[in-house]
Amino acid sequence: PSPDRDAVRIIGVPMDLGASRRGVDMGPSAMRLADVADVIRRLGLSVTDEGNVRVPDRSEVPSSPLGRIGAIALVAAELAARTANAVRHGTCPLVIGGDHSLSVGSVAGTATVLAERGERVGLIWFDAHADINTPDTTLTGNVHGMPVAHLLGLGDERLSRLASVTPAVRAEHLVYIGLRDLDEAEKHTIAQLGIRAFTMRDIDERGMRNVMDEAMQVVTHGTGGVHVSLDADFIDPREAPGVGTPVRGGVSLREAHLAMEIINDSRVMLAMDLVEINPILDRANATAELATDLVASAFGRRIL
Ligand code: 6HN
Ligand code: MN
Ligand code: MN
Ligand code: MN
Repeated sequence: PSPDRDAVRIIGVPMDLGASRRGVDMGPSAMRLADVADVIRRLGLSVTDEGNVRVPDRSEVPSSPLGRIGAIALVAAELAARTANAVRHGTCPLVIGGDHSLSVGSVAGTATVLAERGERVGLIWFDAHADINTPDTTLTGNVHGMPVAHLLGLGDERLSRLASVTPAVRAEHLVYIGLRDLDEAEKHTIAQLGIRAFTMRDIDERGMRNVMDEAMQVVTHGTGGVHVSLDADFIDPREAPGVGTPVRGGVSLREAHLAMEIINDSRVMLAMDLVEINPILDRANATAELATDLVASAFGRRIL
């Protein structure tokens, strides 16, 4: 598949309803301050900033984490429609978050358009976490720890039925890269479903190039294109401190760039999420600036 990636549509999702720690709702502002639209434009792409999806204030929704599923599902449905619209028009949505629960919507949107073409979506999940809890297995109640389970058709139907196909993503079309902090139930689910998961150990032992080559094979085999979901906590917190849930021992700046460069080389990316940036925990705006640089690599920036 060779999507037309000359045009990018930025969609902001200033939501932190899926997290317990506040602050990732400011991620879209931080990315705009880092000039993400202009940075992509300078690569020769045409960029439209569609503004933000409307997100209710915390004061308007239930205070328990699981009680917020209804509100998150409404935001995700709106995001799914906007993501699908962009993909359908041959443009690449760049969804900037916001907590990772938003990806139940963005990935559902990409999956819906591919289903219209009789195809399935491949999904690369760059994250320290597997985000594969359900309301039954979660230890925290936080919905940002659950989007992958719902994309696979598990969990609460308000979140698992946002695409025109269920599941939105098949387990064999998903890969994880960067894992280093999983709950016991999550390890069990990954093993049971046979999901291809590249942990930090795999990256340390085999190198990012080999990991990415194998990952790209998994997500392109039998799919019509790839959705890339990047949680900023994939990167080591020494370089990216401004994230919702930092975990030591993440990938270096160079490894993250190489992964994005390989994605660009493959020409299969249909949509991208950049989530979990928390300006409150950041050093100045370093994490959003780093994330903007990674986005540039994913959209074709070259050193030479
Ligand atoms: N994220 N496994 C933990 C939980 O609450 O279920 C952490 C989730 C982190 C979510 O980083 O997007
Ligand atoms: Mn995540
Ligand atoms: Mn994470
Ligand atoms: Mn195809």
